[in-house]
Amino acid sequence: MKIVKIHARELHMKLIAPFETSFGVTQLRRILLVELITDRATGWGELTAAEAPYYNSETTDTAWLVLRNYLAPALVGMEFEDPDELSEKMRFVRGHEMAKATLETAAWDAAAKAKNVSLSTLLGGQRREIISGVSLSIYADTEKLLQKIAQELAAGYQRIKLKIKPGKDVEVVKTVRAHYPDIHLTVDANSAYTLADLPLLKKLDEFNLDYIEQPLQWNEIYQHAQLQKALETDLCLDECVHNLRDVEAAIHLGACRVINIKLGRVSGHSESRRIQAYCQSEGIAVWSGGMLEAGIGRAHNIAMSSQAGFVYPGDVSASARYWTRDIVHPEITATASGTISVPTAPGIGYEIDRATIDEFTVAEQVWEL
Ligand code: OSB
Ligand code: MG
Repeated sequence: MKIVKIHARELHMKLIAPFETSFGVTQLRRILLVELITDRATGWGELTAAEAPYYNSETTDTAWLVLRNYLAPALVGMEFEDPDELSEKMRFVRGHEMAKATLETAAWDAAAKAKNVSLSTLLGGQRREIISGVSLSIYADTEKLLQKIAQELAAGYQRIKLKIKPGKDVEVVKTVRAHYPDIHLTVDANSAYTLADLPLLKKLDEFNLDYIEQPLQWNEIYQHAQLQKALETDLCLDECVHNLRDVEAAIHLGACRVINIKLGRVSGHSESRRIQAYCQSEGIAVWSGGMLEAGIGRAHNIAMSSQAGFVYPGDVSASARYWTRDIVHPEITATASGTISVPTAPGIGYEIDRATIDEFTVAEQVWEL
């Protein structure tokens, strides 16, 4: 198939509630969508970078720049048989995994639609439903956090992830664990600590957490290996894993026992597939992280998580937890047992709501042959 046109749009979408992590608060999302038009079918991708470079170094603006100056011009006119070819074609740009993934995932959607199969099927996914957990904002008031947890557990979600930061860590976890002795509970520090915090991090061993996510620096694997040796609780890496080589290094160094795969952070479906296959062969659990995505990004995460290696509940949950109105039909919903069914319609399997997309669009650019 041949890429004849690429249409990028920036949407502004307001989260129903502010989301606080150790690096800051997000409420207004600037979401870049790519519609990749081939001579056989059209696919959609969604940028997962944030508005500011506080989680990793990419942002909505850096993605626009890289897309406009380098990636879109290189891809328009490209012929491909297999969407695995896209990442090779974009290798000349160093880094910028999230910008690349926007195009790469759109190509996978288009390829699945051209073959008239679901994206899950094209990726080799076997699950008919994925296991869903939730990631909760830091709350100033722990009582409010407890109410939120009660609500999410009542809705059926299978795991609660607490965001932590210095001053909002051990005591909060202790309180939540005391209320819920048996739930699957995890914490995510988003790189807020250093090895000097070892005594504090060791206290978390008391709370039977499934894992501690990315406690140390965003670009550091070796120190996580030192930390993992000193802790009983499993570590899970998020920020510092960009490709299969990072995963191999992390596992061989003993830096973690669990991997969070984010489609954007690892540059798309091709690399995420390789990572899940490798982790499965090494007996390392993986799960799908989230980046506060709208429906297209969420749909890609669902297809990705239908692969066998995704054995832990992911952060992918219902649209209504984030948006008053999503950009796909039907919006993503979870079952009362905390699962999401994997769609069987072609491609990402959700209908694109073009009217809503148009309404939220603030900027656009088209490249064509
Ligand atoms: O580290 O997993 C993270 C949100 C924004 C940036 C980083 C992270 C997160 C989340 C929320 O934890 C996941 C979601 O609900 O989409
Ligand atoms: Mg994380």
